[in-house]
Amino acid sequence: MKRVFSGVQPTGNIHLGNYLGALRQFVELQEENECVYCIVDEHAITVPQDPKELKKHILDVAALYLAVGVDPKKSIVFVQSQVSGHAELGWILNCCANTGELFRMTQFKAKSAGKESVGAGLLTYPVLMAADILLYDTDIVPVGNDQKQHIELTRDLAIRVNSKYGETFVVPDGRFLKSGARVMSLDDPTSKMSKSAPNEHSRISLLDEPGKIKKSIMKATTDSEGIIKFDIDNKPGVSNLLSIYNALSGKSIEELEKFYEGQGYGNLKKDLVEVVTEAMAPIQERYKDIRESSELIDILNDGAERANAIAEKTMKRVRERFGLGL
Ligand code: ATP
Ligand code: LTN
Repeated sequence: MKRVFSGVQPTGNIHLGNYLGALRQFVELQEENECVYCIVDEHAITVPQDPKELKKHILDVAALYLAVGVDPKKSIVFVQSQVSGHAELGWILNCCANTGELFRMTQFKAKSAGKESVGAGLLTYPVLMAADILLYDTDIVPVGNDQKQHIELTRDLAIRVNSKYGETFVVPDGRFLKSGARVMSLDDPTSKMSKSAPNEHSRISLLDEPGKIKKSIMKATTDSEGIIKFDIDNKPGVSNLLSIYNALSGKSIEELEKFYEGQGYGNLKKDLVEVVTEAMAPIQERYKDIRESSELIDILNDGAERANAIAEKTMKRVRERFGLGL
């Protein structure tokens, strides 16, 4: 059995990008692997958070994990800050990473662009992510395409430590989905759909009501050509709508292009509203029950205990290799 690890930040409502790029794979993978799924609250505080909101979002994301089908009987589901090994290994790996390679990360560049000063945590964010992954001897990391560079850094750090201190870490592989791996923003299809973008119609959150879904899709930016064709470079808006349609309905892009030949964008959007609304309905129903149930906290506490047992084993090995402690 292979070990799978992934994490989502509790920074807002999970959107279609998170779902298609990551969460949907989490569910598939748990059938044949030993999966560890984390709510990475320590990553969330790399940018300012309101403590009350953060606490609420941790439980929101946990409930959504379960609502999309992550099964706590099959997988470990837990909150990062409940397992101290993440912060500890994060520090140790900080001492193995070079500032140059961290300054080169595109996510850091994007999040720090135009700001006079940003928190050091934003720079070392990918090192904490590497710690998350290496702590569990992870083989596979299912993530969206936007995380490719971070996975590469994780692999580099693992190889670097292994060659300097002897076999310590399993070198993990990323698992990126082709279709839906990068869902773009609805109002600006050249940037990725994001939880933190100011325009709430730029994304579809898994908990959006049908009215909001309709408004966001009908307002989505397309182009003035009026031809329904998949062409990311020249028609990023239409291509994004087709990708989402394809990922949720299973209909191939070619099939969709053929079906909508000669039709305007209005029809495509109207049908997509239906496809998205129908896909979200069962998730929203399950979410309501889980979020209100007292079982959620028990599941997370149990998950933390199981995660900690694995993490502690790795930390013993790491402290030993580095010569830390007595
Ligand atoms: P933000 O959008 O606020 O920067 P985020 O949604 O990118 O946050 P996470 O919550 O940590 O950040 O992402 C969780 C998972 O969702 C990751 O695997 C990430 O790769 C994936 N993901 C995020 N945005 C997209 C997207 N637009 N398309 C596909 N996958 C995505
Ligand atoms: N950086 C990731 C979230 C994340 C993660 C991880 C994903 C933090 N630690 C470990 C996979 C494995 C993101 O999606 N923004």
